[in-house]
Amino acid sequence: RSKFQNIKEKTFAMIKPDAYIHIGKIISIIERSGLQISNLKMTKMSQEDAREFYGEHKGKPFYDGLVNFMSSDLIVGMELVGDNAIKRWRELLGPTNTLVAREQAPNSIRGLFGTDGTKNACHGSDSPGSAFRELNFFFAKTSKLKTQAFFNQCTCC
Ligand code: RTP
Ligand code: MG
Repeated sequence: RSKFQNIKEKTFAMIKPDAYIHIGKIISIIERSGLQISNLKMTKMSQEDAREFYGEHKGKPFYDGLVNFMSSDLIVGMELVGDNAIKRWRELLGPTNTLVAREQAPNSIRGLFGTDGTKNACHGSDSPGSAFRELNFFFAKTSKLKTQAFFNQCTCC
């Protein structure tokens, strides 16, 4: 077996609140990339959800702003499957900071749809361990996601 062989992987992708309006275009990019969407859920994160999901960044200067942003509106979580899915999805995302992405990778998802340093359109797991943790957080029967019934809050019907 060559060590350069492609490895079929799963990753966790998430459309953040600032890019929710671009859901169709982002799904088109995923389809054209050849990655498969094997699970998908639209929801909102509570502040508690967002604090846990981004727990590794606790104490960093952007943490509180990130938690507020991520719990501010609808998000879409997806399980993506394909050869080297983790790296391929992060390549489609582009650099973390939208302003850098616009300069260095204008056709990347963050270059096209991001807003600023924290509001950067989409998330992607950074390793197989993160992917496993994040997919479990979002999709497992034992999911720790608290806020799932946002649709009950509809005020028109
Ligand atoms: P992500 O986890 O969302 O896929 O992004 P990433 O690996 O490229 O970036 P990471 O270092 O894990 O940071 C997580 C998220 O925190 C926000 N952030 N804001 N204002 C800032 O300086 C700053 N730095 C990071 C972004 O939303 C980033 O995606
Ligand atoms: Mg990250």
